[in-house]
Amino acid sequence: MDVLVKTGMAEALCTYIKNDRPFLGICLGLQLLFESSEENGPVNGLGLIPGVVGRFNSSNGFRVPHIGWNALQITKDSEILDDIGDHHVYFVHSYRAMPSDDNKEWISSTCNYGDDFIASIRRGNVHAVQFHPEKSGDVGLSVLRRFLDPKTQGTKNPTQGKASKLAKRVIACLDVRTNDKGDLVVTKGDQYDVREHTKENEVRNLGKPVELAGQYYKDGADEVSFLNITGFRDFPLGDLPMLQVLRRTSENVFVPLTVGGGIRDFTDANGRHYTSLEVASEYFRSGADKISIGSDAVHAAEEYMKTKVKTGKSSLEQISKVYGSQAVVVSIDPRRVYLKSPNDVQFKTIRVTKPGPGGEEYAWYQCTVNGGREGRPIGAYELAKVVEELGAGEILLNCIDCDGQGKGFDIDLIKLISDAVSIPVIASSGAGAAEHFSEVFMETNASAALAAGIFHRKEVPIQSVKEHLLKEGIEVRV
Ligand code: 1PR
Repeated sequence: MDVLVKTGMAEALCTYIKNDRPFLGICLGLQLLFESSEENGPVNGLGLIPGVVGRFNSSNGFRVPHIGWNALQITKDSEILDDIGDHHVYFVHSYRAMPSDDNKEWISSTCNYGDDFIASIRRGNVHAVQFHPEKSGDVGLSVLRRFLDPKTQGTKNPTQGKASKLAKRVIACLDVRTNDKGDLVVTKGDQYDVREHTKENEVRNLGKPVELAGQYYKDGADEVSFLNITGFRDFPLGDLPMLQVLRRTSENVFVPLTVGGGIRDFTDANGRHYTSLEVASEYFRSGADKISIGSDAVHAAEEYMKTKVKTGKSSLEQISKVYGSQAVVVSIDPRRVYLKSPNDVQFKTIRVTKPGPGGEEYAWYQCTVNGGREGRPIGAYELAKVVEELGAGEILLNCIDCDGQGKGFDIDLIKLISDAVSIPVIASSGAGAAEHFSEVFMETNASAALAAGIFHRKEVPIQSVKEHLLKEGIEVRV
């Protein structure tokens, strides 16, 4: 709004919209039409639609941000939504506008997440949607197509989906690094060891990042994550191929893309200083929807636990202030440490379901940095709680012990963390069969499950995972 007001665009937009010229607002583009928003505010909006944009209420058990694929209740003919029917569309936001008597004639659909909020508006040629059509796969592209070419014949007979609420997400993850020949490849570790156990000891090569991401999109992945796993030692902006991968992937992949690895402040060999915000901005400009911070979030959390002062200077705080917490994921790389007694460490411990090798009945989950190479004096539980406070919008919860083992997710760990925070948690590491996905969704409060190896090795297609989840009564996007 500051920029729109300063440049005179606010007034121009109001005139444009009042004259019923073709307009499509997306996400914040819908929120700007209302009178004001509580986000970083109150801030005045364009004031065209009565109502105040407020934050979701997380006290009723709903996780905020609202991230993922949800259903719409279409309340009036909007034409651009004609192909959606009962399919899910992708939302990612912490603030929303509520329906009221004063704005009801604008509303074309609502969505339920705790309460019914406004999912889209329409008046004449003016449209706006809270969800992201550009990230909602084929149904989303049809929204854009219908807006751009209103003459497109409507089917009026939308294909029937089964969307009724927020779906559990299935995410494909691509660990990316440069191999010894200098090519950027998708690799995959066993407990984070990505080298073949041969004489040559080469980096395991499971394919090309752009092609694989495109394939997973077609196969029905709800999201694709790229982790630049050597980003902690190389400077990511020096890693132009990674930016190129994002640019090329986002030309053909219309679901959310997350990128992680190496997001931190950095001074290059010429003494030029780059803030983590600049690094993240470059990733966003290249096509990322969310960035994921690993090592730097651990350092920030340790510092905060020591000083209890929020400096606003950590990557996490800076990026979430500018881009919103829904754009910032913290990736946790914990290792299970068995204990004889829960009092053996100062960190949160749990009673494990399966005792350790020496019959230990307890464990804590020690955070690591630099791709699992260095253990730190902070547990996954403490880290998760602190990063939520510092502005993280989602947690990607790995587990070094389970990574690449195919024996299932670490249910003890995922339960511990997903019960401790009110932001969404992505369960990661260890998927080896479709049943592992239903297990994690039934036994924990994870919002999404991520896998790498089984998809790369074509052992279980994404579609079979989804069919299995549907059979088990778990709602997913189809
Ligand atoms: O610390 O901010 O530079 O971020 C580095 C990022 O790279 C972190 O997100 C960290 O998890 C990741 N990373 C670093 N080293 C490795 C490695 O494997 N040597 N990959 C690595 C971690 C873990 C998962 C994996 C799942 C699922 N990858 O995301 O995809 O465990 O695998 P599976 O289904 O095959 O079991 P920073």
